Amino acid sequence: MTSDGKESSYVFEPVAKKASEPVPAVRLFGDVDANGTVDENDITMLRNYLVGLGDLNDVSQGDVNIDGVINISDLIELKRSLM
Ligand SMILES: [Ca+2]
Ligand SMILES: [Ca+2]
Repeated sequence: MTSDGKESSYVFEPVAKKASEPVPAVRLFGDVDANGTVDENDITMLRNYLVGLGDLNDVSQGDVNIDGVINISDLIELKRSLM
């Protein structure tokens, strides 16, 4: 008796799984202007917001240290994260 009677009906499909979504909705803390990157523009935007010169599209994005309020601490945190 041979032992090659292993009948494998397992079919491997060529899985062409490609992520169709261009940009995953990753929440970047510190990405104040929500453009996908954290850079000096975010610092500028947050600073302007803090001094009353500008608005934020999504106010929660400005809460960098996630303590529920947007203040100078968030600006400091944001600056620190870019260093
Ligand atoms: Ca940004
Ligand atoms: Ca905060």
